Amino acid sequence: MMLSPPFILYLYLLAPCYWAFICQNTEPSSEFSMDGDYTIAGFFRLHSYSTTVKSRPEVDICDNAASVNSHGYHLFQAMRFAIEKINNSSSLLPNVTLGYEIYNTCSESANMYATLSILAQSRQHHVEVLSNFTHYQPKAVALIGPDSSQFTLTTAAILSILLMPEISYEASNEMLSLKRAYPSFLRTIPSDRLQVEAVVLLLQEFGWNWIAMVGSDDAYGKNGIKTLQEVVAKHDICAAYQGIIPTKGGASSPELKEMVRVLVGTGVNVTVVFSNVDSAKDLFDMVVQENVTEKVWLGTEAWSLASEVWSIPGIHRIGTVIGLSVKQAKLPGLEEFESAHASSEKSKVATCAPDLGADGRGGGTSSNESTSQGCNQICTRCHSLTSAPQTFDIWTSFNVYSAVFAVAHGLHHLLGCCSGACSKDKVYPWQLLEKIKQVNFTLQKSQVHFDANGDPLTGYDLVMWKWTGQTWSFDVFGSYLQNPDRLNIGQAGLLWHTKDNQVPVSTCSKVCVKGEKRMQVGLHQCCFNCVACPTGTFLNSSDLYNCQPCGTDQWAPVGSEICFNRTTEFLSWADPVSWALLTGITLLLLLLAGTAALFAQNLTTPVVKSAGGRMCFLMLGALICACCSLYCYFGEPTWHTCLLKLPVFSISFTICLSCIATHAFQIICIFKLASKWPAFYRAWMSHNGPNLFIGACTAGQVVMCLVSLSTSPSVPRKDYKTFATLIIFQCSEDNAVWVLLYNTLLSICCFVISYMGKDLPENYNEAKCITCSLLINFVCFICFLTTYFFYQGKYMVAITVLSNLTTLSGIFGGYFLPKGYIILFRAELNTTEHFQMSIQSYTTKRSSD
Ligand SMILES: *[C@@H]1O[C@H](CO)[C@@H](O)[C@H](O)[C@H]1NC(C)=O
Ligand SMILES: *[C@@H]1O[C@H](CO)[C@@H](O)[C@H](O)[C@H]1NC(C)=O
Ligand SMILES: *[C@@H]1O[C@H](CO)[C@@H](O)[C@H](O)[C@H]1NC(C)=O
Ligand SMILES: *[C@@H]1O[C@H](CO)[C@@H](O)[C@H](O)[C@H]1NC(C)=O
Ligand SMILES: *[C@@H]1O[C@H](CO)[C@@H](O)[C@H](O)[C@H]1NC(C)=O
Ligand SMILES: *[C@@H]1O[C@H](CO)[C@@H](O)[C@H](O)[C@H]1NC(C)=O
Ligand SMILES: *[C@@H]1O[C@H](CO)[C@@H](O)[C@H](O)[C@H]1NC(C)=O
Ligand SMILES: *[C@@H]1O[C@H](CO)[C@@H](O)[C@H](O)[C@H]1NC(C)=O
Ligand SMILES: *[C@@H]1O[C@H](CO)[C@@H](O)[C@H](O)[C@H]1NC(C)=O
Ligand SMILES: CC(=O)N[C@H]1CO[C@H](CO)[C@@H](O)[C@@H]1O
Repeated sequence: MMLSPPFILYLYLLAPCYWAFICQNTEPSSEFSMDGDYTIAGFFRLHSYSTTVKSRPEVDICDNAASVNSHGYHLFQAMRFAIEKINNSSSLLPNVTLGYEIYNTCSESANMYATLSILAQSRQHHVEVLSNFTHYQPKAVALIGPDSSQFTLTTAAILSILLMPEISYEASNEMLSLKRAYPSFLRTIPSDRLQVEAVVLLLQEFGWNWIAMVGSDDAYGKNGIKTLQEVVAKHDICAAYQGIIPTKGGASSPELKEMVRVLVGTGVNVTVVFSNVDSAKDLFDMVVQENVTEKVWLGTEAWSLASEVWSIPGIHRIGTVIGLSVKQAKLPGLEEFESAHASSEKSKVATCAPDLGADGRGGGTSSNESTSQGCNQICTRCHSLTSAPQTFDIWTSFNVYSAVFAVAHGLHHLLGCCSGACSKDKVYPWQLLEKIKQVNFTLQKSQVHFDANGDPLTGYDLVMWKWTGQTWSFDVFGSYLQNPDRLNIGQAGLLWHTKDNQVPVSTCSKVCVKGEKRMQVGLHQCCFNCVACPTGTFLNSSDLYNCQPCGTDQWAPVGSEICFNRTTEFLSWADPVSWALLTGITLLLLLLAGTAALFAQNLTTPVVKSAGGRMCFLMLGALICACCSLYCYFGEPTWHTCLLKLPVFSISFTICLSCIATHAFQIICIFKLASKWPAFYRAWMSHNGPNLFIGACTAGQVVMCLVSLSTSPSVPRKDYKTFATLIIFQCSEDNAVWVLLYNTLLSICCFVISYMGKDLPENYNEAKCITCSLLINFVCFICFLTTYFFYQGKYMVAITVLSNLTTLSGIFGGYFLPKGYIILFRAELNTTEHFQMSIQSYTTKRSSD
């Protein structure tokens, strides 16, 4: 083990202490030390000592009877009580006597002096500087104390060099959990980190998120506030005010007055006071002076039950005080122990003749309280100057008591007492440390065990001050347990000192209603306006300040906390509209098939011949094909149906139209062109004109379809844009319009040709019918285009089907129906004679024109 330079520096700077320590070499007072096989040191603050400005380095003399610290005295007695219990015990350390050496550490220098004292080897008065302390045996094997975090930081750093176990009963500073810096430090009071966690849980429990925090001007308060601030920020709690209680000037200082005024001015109703007893007392003196009422004061374990604070006159008016306190524990027998020793104390006179060093300054030449002078653990009339132990004293005494027992249990294992007889070997502090870290035993029904950081596994009690008139008492209304961190609260009995006796409110802004995000106003997160989340976004509980967008398959209304699934819409087979359309399509198909059969039966009759003869079957086939393609529009769109339906329909329709056009043209040729341009007529007929024309038109449409398919093939596509709550699932038809346009042009062509033949004999005069069906076609097309631009929904598909069906029906109705009617019901018109008659009458009419 190497000696670090700071340690040497300490030894050098603290030479006066060293001299003071020489004075220790006298018969000590019976209260402060006892010989034993192994000595445990204890540091307690038996006097309150206000540090004065010094002109030279010197050890403070603690023995100032005017300000005996009762709390420290009870803790000190608890240690003696524990040691005596252990000595008397036949199971724990049988036949081994523990001794003690107790120091009164009222000030920083007294603490330093005491620390160096216990490091000396027995019967020596100095600390040897070695390069290897492995086999170094100091006077004490372990240390209990000191009380404050500030002193402990010094002591723990020094003792770490020897790995001497140190167990503090009141130093709660979070830093001490750092085992790299303080490897030999353990404690029986939970770390402030835990206390902060508990405070935050408590704040959350009551919904307070706009608070003030004040701390005392020492390591405890400053670190506590710092940690609190860090943890609070993670839990959406904001500090409207944060301050350190000034130590200078005490309760009457103008700074303190200003601080309280600013604190009250912020309007917060809850203040966390992370403070030692002295500063808390100053603060509440001022709070009472300033007539502050109806606030909640949240106290830390250091002052929440301290009589110095609750005994301030008029403090019952300040509002509600709740706080944390070390876990409730009883220590029966302590009071009897104290009074039993008080009588013997009086009879004894401790001696400590000053044996001053060269510089003439040492133990105590200044005290005039008794004959016992100087050495800084003297407190001859302690008992008579203290009050009976309060709850707070007893609860903390238990920490001391369990610390001593932890050392004893460690020693018990180290000496091998478990086997029956203890060995009484030499004990080096570092050996003991290893054993103490492993102890696990039950004391007065509570488990004593240290975690990896040397912290205990206890929690806190939650206490609330209670007033009946002017009489103070308190209720334990819950507890905080660690691992897992949780609060157990019985809220039923809580009495809040507010007008309506309800839990006070302390928030900067009211909680937003569901689905509204917070919009921060000013510096603090807790102050915000509420803004509803827009459509398509939702507010997740994980982030109350931002609305998150819903997924593409989802939607949300304004101010929503969840997204809803969007329904995917398409024209399903089961839809009533589908049923109607399907019936129509099937009916048309049956009619087409029936007509085909009828025409086949009457193929030789003049009506069928005049209608185009065998070409009728091509037309009917095409119509059937087109009709069948309409089935592709129903149900969930698939790759096949999307790809097939438009080409099949449009090519079929093109065939049909081109047939009509050819037929109409042919009739005109016969009646009109044959006589005017016989050459053209001959050429048309001899070169198989009709077939060529039909073929060319169809080929043109096939090319159109191929081009449109290759440039942008029709595929199933989900349309997310049109409706917020729906997804329209249909085929993409980007190029359909060109295909349709082609058919439209063809229709116009048909129309013109048939119009030219409007004056032909009635049997051959298709003009009326074709015009009629083509008009239906146009109207459908226009209606379709119009709806296409104004309506986008699942029924768009139905409209397309309807439009196509109507077009097909129009052609069927205009072209085939009249002929079918004549064949079936007007057989007298379906004769060669009738046709010849009408041709004759036409020819006479023309020649008469
Ligand atoms: C200290 O001494 C012990 C035994 O005397 C030895 O095992 C250890 O290595 C020494 N440590 C150093 C750092 O020299
Ligand atoms: C220890 O034993 C002695 C004598 O047996 C007794 O007087 C004393 O009260 C005991 N102390 C404790 C703390 O039990
Ligand atoms: C206690 O110690 C004494 C001597 O110191 C010895 O005679 C006695 O046997 C020991 N008793 C036990 C139980 O170890
Ligand atoms: C507080 O109240 C007392 C009496 O009710 C009054 O004398 C004093 O001025 C008040 N103090 C403040 C700061 O208002
Ligand atoms: C103690 O001595 C100081 C001077 O050193 C003196 O001022 C003080 O009054 C004395 N106190 C008592 C109680 O005698
Ligand atoms: C301590 O001992 C108790 C039983 O006595 C046991 O339940 C617990 O697990 C032990 N703790 C550890 C950390 O060993
Ligand atoms: C403090 O309490 C008062 C009275 O109940 C209330 O009007 C005020 O809004 C509260 N302040 C905060 C910050 O919540
Ligand atoms: C909403 O927040 C929870 C955590 O609070 C998280 O697990 C979940 O993934 C979040 N949901 C979305 C959609 O972001
Ligand atoms: C939304 O759809 C997903 C799958 O797409 C499903 O797991 C989830 O349960 C649906 N949510 C609701 C509310 O229907
Ligand atoms: C067993 C044992 O050694 N007990 C001792 C404990 O300490 C007291 C003094 O406080 C002795 O009297 C006992 O003998």
